Amino acid sequence: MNFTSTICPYCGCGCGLNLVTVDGKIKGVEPWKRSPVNEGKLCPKGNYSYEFINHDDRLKYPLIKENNGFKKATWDEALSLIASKLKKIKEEDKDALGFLGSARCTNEDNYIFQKFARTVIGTNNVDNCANLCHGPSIMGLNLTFGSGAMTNSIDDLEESDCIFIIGSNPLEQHPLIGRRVLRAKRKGAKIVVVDPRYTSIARFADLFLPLKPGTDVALINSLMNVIMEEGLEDNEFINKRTKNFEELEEHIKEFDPYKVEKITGTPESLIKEAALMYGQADNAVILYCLGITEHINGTDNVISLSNLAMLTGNIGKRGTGLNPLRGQNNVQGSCDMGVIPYFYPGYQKVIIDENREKMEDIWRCGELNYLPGIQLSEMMEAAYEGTIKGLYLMGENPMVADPDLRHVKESLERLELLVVQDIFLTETAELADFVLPAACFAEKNGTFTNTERRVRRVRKAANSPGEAMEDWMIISRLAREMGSDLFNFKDSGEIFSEIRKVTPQYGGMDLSRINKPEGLQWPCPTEDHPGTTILHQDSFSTSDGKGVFYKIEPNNSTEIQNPEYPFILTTGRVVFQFQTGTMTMRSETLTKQYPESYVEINDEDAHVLGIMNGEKLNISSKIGDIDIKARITSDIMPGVIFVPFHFAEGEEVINVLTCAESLDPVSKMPPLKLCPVKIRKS
Ligand SMILES: Nc1nc2c(c(=O)[nH]1)N[C@H]1C(S)=C(S)[C@@H](COP(=O)(O)OP(=O)(O)OC[C@H]3O[C@@H](n4cnc5c(=O)[nH]c(N)nc54)[C@H](O)[C@@H]3O)O[C@H]1N2
Ligand SMILES: Nc1nc2c(c(=O)[nH]1)N[C@H]1C(S)=C(S)[C@@H](COP(=O)(O)OP(=O)(O)OC[C@H]3O[C@@H](n4cnc5c(=O)[nH]c(N)nc54)[C@H](O)[C@@H]3O)O[C@H]1N2
Ligand code: SF4
Ligand SMILES: [Mo]
Repeated sequence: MNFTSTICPYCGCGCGLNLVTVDGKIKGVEPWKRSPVNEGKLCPKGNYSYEFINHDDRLKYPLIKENNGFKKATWDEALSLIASKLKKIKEEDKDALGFLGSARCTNEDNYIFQKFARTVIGTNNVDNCANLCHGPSIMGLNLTFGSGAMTNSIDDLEESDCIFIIGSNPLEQHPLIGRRVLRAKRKGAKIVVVDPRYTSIARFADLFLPLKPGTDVALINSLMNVIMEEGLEDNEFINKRTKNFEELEEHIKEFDPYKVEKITGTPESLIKEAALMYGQADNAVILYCLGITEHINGTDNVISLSNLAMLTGNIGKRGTGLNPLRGQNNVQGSCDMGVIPYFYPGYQKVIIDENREKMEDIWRCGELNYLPGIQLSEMMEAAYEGTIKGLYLMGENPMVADPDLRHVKESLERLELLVVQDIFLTETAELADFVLPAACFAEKNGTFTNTERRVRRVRKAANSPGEAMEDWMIISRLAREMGSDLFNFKDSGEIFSEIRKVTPQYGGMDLSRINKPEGLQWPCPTEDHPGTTILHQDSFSTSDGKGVFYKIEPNNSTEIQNPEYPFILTTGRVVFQFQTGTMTMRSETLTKQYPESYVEINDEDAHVLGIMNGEKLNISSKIGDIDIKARITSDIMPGVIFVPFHFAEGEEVINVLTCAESLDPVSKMPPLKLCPVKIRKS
């Protein structure tokens, strides 16, 4: 029996665990007590993370589409055909190719992936699912603080006097962060939760503020209004560390809680109490997630939270901060690695000549493309219109995850070339011309970066099934097939050395330094740098070191009030399923807990509509309809319904209803948390 210490393949908490192998096969998971995030504890997904690894459905050989089915192929055959098709499209127009990297893969896999797109193809059309997730955090926090990452660390939640949680349900989505929140509460911290649903974390809150989806800006402005009225702002911090405050000061006078109650549905008295609780605390921290970002004004929501944190001086010290809880195991890392159309690794802008020249120098690749690429949601549209002719997807499943699935399907079907590299034959892979089998987290070496910027090693515990290969190896082989000699890496360690050279935040992290259970948190620019647990301690990362206030207007779009579609559909997650379910639905223990989808509907609404618990309902938006079982509850606001987005089987795929025609103008985020719908019995 062997134990291999590695990192959980699911959420951004990045819990450490030990994989147990017997005769070379992975048989179980045991605690890894020295892992700093989770101290040996795991949520059910981590505990059963070994179950999908040996599933019969794992992809074992390259597949080539033939007569609407797939034929088994050799690597040589598949890669040489893919190379010649990529070359053909590239010759016509290199920006007619798009690349989607994976928040589920290692930093090394993702680094190689964007290097391939940029040096072999010559395009910056390379993105990852952050665009459907925390894209608004990256954009918003860059504008206000100059860095798009979580400001503080997970363990410092326990130093906080008030934890303000908005649009996030950490007990289900980041359970080992949820555990820290509960520990902080036991130490005396006050907990405030703002959500349209009375979630599992809300049950532990000192104050729970219900609000209508999409009205967060009005609420946050109103909290600031009360804080200013009560003189709870931190003038010293505002004067020394920030700029543009005057604009905000005038603006928030309009957001009296009495008026705001009518917009948000949050009782005036609760807005006042919450403002006092946050404003009076010595150290107050904000945790937020997709309830804030997945809106057409997601970036505005994030900026509003930055305003609130700066107004009260809750930045730059322990127990404070503004923390976007990043979703997947390595979404932080895939963004750090430059799997973003406008950034090289380390968030270095591709439009700045100096950055481009530096990359050309290190990569010795000739001239790089100076045009920023297009984002994931734009790539789908471009595929529909024919300007994107080929897409290469590594560990992405848009046929379940993306809004307006009928349109996604049509877009993918119009492509000349679709390559999907995954560990299972996903709904998206079914549509591909080529499917390439990848090794999963347990079968590779490399690094993951968790939500608190902590970089740690991922270790191989077993061989991959059949001929499946590590992602970076597949891409490197394809690069050589296309005539590039920039991908001759012996192992993932050599790739990490190149990552350090290119990515300033990772500069001081050699593999021996991150070998310890706690790894290192970026920025860690030099070998004698201890890593950074708290950002913006003395100055912000903006060009002049000042935090920037912005005046933000609420979103008054008609989306929120629509008489023809009177209910607001919001979508999200449950603890036992993960994302598009490719792995959790192949884990018997997890799927037993949550075998099917459902719609949560408020009990008063159900009564008015004469709906019984468990009855099938037909839900329609302006672009589609689904049939789904009702779950009646008082835990959701009247007028709002909730459906988890994990389920792809049957008639219940929720992204058939969600729209992508209006996007957040800054981050291009579609409104996945707000879709007007109507309901009837089916
Ligand atoms: N079990 C499990 N864990 C996961 C995942 C998973 O699929 N399953 N996915 C991972 C990923 S990629 C991510 S990004 C994170 C997501 O983690 P979360 O964002 O915490 O999860 P969600 O359920 O999508 O949404 C969070 C909350 O936002 C609320 N909400 C909806 N609309 C609004 C609104 O307008 N305003 C406010 N304030 N709140 C609103 C919802 O009611 C919900 O409780 O989870 C990660 N962890
Ligand atoms: N309605 C609605 N839609 C949503 C959301 C929502 O809240 N509501 N949330 C959005 C969010 S936050 C996100 S992050 C996206 C997620 O969208 P996706 O990233 O498309 O979803 P995942 O299921 O995480 O897909 C990852 C794929 O990677 C594969 N994989 C796992 N490990 C490996 C590996 O080592 N190598 C390779 N090559 N493949 C691997 C998995 O099998 C899976 O097919 O969905 C978005 N869609
Ligand atoms: S909290 Fe997240 S990282 Fe930790 S065990 Fe659960 S899914 Fe894995
Ligand atoms: Mo996400």
